Amino acid sequence: MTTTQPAPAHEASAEQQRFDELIASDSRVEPTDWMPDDYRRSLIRQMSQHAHSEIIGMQPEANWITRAPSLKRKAILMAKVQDEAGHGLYLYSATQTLGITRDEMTEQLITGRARYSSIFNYPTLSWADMGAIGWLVDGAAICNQVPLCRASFAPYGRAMVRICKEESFHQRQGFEILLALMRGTPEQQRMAQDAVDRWYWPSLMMFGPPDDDSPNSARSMAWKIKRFSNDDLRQRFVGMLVPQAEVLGVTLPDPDLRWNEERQAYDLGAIDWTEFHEVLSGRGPCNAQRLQRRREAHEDGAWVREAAAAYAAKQSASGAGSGGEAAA
Ligand code: BYC
Repeated sequence: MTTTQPAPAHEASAEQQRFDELIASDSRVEPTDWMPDDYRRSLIRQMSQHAHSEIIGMQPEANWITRAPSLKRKAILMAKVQDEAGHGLYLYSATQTLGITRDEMTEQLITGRARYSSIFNYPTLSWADMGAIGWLVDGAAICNQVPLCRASFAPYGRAMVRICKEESFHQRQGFEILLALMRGTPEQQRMAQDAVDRWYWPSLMMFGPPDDDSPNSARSMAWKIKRFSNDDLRQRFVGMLVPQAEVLGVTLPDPDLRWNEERQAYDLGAIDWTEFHEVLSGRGPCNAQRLQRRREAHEDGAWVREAAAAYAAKQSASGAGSGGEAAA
């Protein structure tokens, strides 16, 4: 029997079929492969937001570099903040392979049109916040990002492998800061608990809205960019935190946190999604300050960009950029 029905658009495209096969067989999509426009757009959205988060994420910790309690702590914190800069740069480079320029992404960030992680709009009030950020924020980042090492877009997955290795070191240094404080004086213990109280709920919000309010999840999971839903990862994170909190001797500030034997998972208290949406709308405690600082840094760096561009132009004029030896 023959059919007079026109083939659906996606069946008509050999490129789309090849893309679908790549995704179905868990292979990787390279920048030179054909990909649907929506897939490209969604990756640019997520990866650029991720890059911006790493760059803005340097600010709350940089706030404590000059006040770290010892030379060793200062050196470690500086190295960590430099790592975040590196993560931002890998991610911007990986995003550029999708056809957006670094300048366009920067412009989106400094004009306030781009998102970055909600977590970096909270202030760092004490040294213990460096511990809480490492333990909770980097801990949440690892939970969320280890599955991204298998993201279907190859440059994203490759960038995430290195980033996750560094994040797991960051998480341990945060845990160790809190452990040192919890083994210290009652005042140091109070400082550590206060930091955990302030960072716990925002760290749960890092995983994004609940699954039934997550417009991007279904498609992103079908494309194998995301491998697990926001709620599944949040649940996994809390499961990881509970035994670690016991070792530290800190209390997680959720009176409704309970093991559910039937689900073999923790039941959580209600997350304040109004606060989350306020922060996303730009009304968090530090949104304005973070963007202002980023804008100033961009302006202050103009001379470096100009000098680098002038140097590159000189190099290419002298032929050194095309494989020739640099002039002595
Ligand atoms: N903050 O449909 P949904 C780090 C937005 S860096 C702000 O669930 P999706 C670190 C979301 O973008 C941590 N916005 O989205 C750095 C979407 O808006 P648009 C950054 C959020 O993409 C330095 C809307 O809400 N990590 O760890 O399926 C020092 C609806 O959400 C947030 C990453 O970026 C949020 N928390 O899932 C230390 C990881 N949550 O775009 C540590 C990569 C949601 O439609 N990203 N939104 O306007 C992801 O895994 C996913 O993008 C998310 C959201 C899980 C974040």
